[in-house]
Amino acid sequence: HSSYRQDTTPLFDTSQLSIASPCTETFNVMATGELNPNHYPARRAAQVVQHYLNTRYGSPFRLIGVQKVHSANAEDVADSGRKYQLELSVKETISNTTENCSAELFFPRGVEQHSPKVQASCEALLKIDTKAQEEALYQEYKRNQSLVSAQNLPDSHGRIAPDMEPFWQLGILASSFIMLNESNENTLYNVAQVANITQLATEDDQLKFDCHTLLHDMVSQEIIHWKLLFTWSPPEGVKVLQMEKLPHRHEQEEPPNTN
Ligand SMILES: *[C@@H]1O[C@H](CO)[C@@H](O)[C@H](O)[C@H]1NC(C)=O
Ligand SMILES: *[C@@H]1O[C@H](CO)[C@@H](O)[C@H](O)[C@H]1NC(C)=O
Ligand SMILES: *[C@@H]1O[C@H](CO)[C@@H](O)[C@H](O)[C@H]1NC(C)=O
Ligand SMILES: *[C@@H]1O[C@H](CO)[C@@H](O)[C@H](O)[C@H]1NC(C)=O
Ligand SMILES: CC(=O)N[C@H]1CO[C@H](CO)[C@@H](O)[C@@H]1O
Repeated sequence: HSSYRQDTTPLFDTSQLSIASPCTETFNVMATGELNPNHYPARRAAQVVQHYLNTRYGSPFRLIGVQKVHSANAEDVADSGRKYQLELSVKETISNTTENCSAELFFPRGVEQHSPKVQASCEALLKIDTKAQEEALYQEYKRNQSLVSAQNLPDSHGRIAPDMEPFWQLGILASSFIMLNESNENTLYNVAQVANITQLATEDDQLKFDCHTLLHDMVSQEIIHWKLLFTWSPPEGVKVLQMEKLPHRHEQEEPPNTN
């Protein structure tokens, strides 16, 4: 292929946001009441909604990003945690469909860390019909004798071969389950790179993948490595079978350039 994906626009449109460094914010004091929709507390909550929407509505041909937070509100719920209410617009990046949604998040407080609970309804996203493309992808890779394998999505120039984009998106969707699970009010996770994804042979009707992703937490500026085993099929969507956080590495944190 000669054409490559040049557009590496982040899913969250950072141009809309204040550029206050996350390091200069005081994280111990949580903002309460009406929040500035352009500031980090609202943005971190919105990012969790993005992960949630991708776990629910995402597909190899449907990837959702928060475009703008219109309003945000946070309140303490007795001693049990904190609740956020957001009005935001989300965008499906392939069809370029934008929709306004309301979302409610609850971050439980406690000694043990629990994942946030999210409720959001974005009905227009479901109306984007990707069935035919999903079925074609499924048939191609279910029937094929050779199993697909890809590295460095995107590469160090931000490029992804077009026929590998669905696998990059599958890596992001599977990572969204981890990012949702691991998020709290002090995190802002994105997928930096799907380092590699390898299809495994299966006897059943799912496609199965082994995947290594690099997650970037913008707050701590850490790159975190995860290994994932997941399945996908058009009717079942992505199901994560195993996830393993790999030990912190002290190597270079730039995605490797293999060329
Ligand atoms: C996406 O839609 C917006 C608003 O309709 C439009 O301004 C923009 O040019 C579109 N982008 C692409 C890549 O089609
Ligand atoms: C979404 O909501 C914002 C703020 O309420 C409004 O300005 C915008 O027009 C709405 N967009 C759509 C597509 O309804
Ligand atoms: C099988 O996979 C190989 C490598 O990805 C690809 O070149 C070939 O076109 C595929 N064949 C079919 C029938 O999809
Ligand atoms: C996948 O990528 C990681 C991180 O770059 C690397 O350590 C690992 O060896 C790679 N695995 C395969 C099977 O290519
Ligand atoms: C923070 C959090 O809730 N982590 C959970 C992520 O998922 C694993 C496996 O399901 C749980 O064991 C963790 O507690």
